[in-house]
Amino acid sequence: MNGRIDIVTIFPGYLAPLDLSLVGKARSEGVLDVGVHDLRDWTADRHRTVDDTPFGGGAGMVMRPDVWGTALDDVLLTEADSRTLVLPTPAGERFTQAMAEELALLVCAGGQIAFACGRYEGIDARVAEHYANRDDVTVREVSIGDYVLNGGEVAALVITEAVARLLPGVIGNPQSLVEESHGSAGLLEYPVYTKPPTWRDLDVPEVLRSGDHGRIGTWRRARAVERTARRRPDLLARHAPPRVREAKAID
Ligand code: 6GU
Repeated sequence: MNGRIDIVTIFPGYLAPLDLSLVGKARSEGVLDVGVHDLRDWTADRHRTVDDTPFGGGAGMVMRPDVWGTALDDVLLTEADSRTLVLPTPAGERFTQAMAEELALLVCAGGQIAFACGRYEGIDARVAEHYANRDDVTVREVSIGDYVLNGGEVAALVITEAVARLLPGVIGNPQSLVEESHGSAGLLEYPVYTKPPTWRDLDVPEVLRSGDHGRIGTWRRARAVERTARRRPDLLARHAPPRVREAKAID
């Protein structure tokens, strides 16, 4: 039922972590297919050239559309139930948990996600334009945050992990995903503790050892709200129920 994820890059070795941990296990168990492809396999010249100087001048090199086109025409599967081409770029729309959920739905409905990882100053803009014009491909230019990386590989890793863990059968205990729906309540997670109850003079909060699940729930929600207000006030402003905002306004 699950579709697949393909990653095209000039540094396949960068994607080695996909052999490890939950994603590696999902791949070896056949829950998720991930293909990593070397863009240079689609070059035709002796030097396996993938880039050239930018029209209009300026620093650095730009990746050639002809090489990307032959690679992506091969990698994008006509037999998949849908095809989404993700172009990681700091100039893209921001990657979020909501987008991870959308992409996971596509994959578990038999769709394909293909990542085109650019390096240097990026990929010739006609590649995004060409595939966006095709009615069997959806193109998304995606950024994982407001900072600059050397290429799209790490972003493809981030997005692949965030998507894969949402697929049925990838995470052993699906309850860990349910707990996270606190995330969809727009709050950061509350702090967590384990044994020993005292470590370097620091005690686990008494309430967590009380066995009173009502009090524990109340305490955790309060800590989550407090943490979110301090660290990510932008999240509280967006997601707090109206009553909270009115109460603040009256104060
Ligand atoms: Cl997707 N690519 C690169 N090169 N830098 C980034 C990024 C992506 N997202 C944030 N910075």
